[in-house]
Amino acid sequence: MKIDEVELRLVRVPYRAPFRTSFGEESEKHAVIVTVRSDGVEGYGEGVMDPFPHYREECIPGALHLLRGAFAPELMSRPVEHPSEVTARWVEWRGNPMAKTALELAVWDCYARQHDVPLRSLLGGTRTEVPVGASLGMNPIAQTLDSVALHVEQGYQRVKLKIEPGWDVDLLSAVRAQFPDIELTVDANSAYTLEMIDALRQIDEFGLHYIEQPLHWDDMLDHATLAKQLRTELCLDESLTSPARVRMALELKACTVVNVKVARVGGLQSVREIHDHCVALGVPMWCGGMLETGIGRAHNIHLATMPGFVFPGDTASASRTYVRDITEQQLEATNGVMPVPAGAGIGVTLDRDFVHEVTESVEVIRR
Ligand code: OSB
Ligand code: MG
Repeated sequence: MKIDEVELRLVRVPYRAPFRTSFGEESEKHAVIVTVRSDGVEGYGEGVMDPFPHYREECIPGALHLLRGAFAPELMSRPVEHPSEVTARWVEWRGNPMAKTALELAVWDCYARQHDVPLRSLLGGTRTEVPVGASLGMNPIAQTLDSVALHVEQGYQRVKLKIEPGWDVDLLSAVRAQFPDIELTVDANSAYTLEMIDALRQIDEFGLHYIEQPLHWDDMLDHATLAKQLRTELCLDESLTSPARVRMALELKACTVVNVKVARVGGLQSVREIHDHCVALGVPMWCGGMLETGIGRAHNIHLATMPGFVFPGDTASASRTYVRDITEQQLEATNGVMPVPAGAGIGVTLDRDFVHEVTESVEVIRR
């Protein structure tokens, strides 16, 4: 396929309610929606970097600069045989997995649409629906209890609570008192250090399935040390930025559960490598989320159909996050199960009117 055009569109979509984690509070999504056009067929990808680097190092202005000046021109300079080869073209530009992924995802979607197959079938995904849990932002305890009750009632297969130092033991005591048996996890988004071992040992007592990224966002060694001191399994999120980093984490025993976010690891081809490695080692994976719009959410659903994604992911109903999403299809889970959008590619299309309403800037790069 020959890519003729790349469109970079920055949208701002309000959240239903502010989402608070240990690294801050956000009340709207800033997303880079990437469209590639090839022989009259469009494909879509989503950039999940934030305006400022709070989750990892990438940020929107840097991503737009690289997409515009490096990745898009290189992509259009010669034909693409298969989307699996796309990210290898950009190795001369180091890092920046989220920016690369936004464009790579659009190529995968476009390729699948041109071949009239669902994206999941290009990835070897067999399921037609994926198990999902819900990630709850930090809110007062009474509100959190109501929210847990609601999500359990709705059939979500796992509840994840955001925690930080000082906002952990009381919260977990209250939730466990009312829900002793639910599948429960916590996500600290890097807010603890090894010196806080007393608090971490207390968190260890709540029968959690795993603790997600308790320590520094780029760490491996301290997580390996912590893993030896706790019974609860560790799951890494922020620290896993490539297939090599996943191999390193597993080798060091820094985690025993892997959260896969396509943008953090540098694209779908990287996800496939990580998937096969984890399956070979018997390491369970699940698909993380970044509060994506319908474009990124649809990509997550397709990749989570791969057989190694055995634990419920974060790709819950879009209506939990948005009053109105930017896709025509509403991505909604029933009984903790998210159906894979039907049709070619990722199976969703843009709600053009709403996209125009929420567009902050748009530019088109031509071959
Ligand atoms: O750490 O998993 C995370 C959202 C934004 C940034 C980081 C994370 C999250 C979530 C929400 O936990 C997952 C979702 O509902 O998409
Ligand atoms: Mg996380």
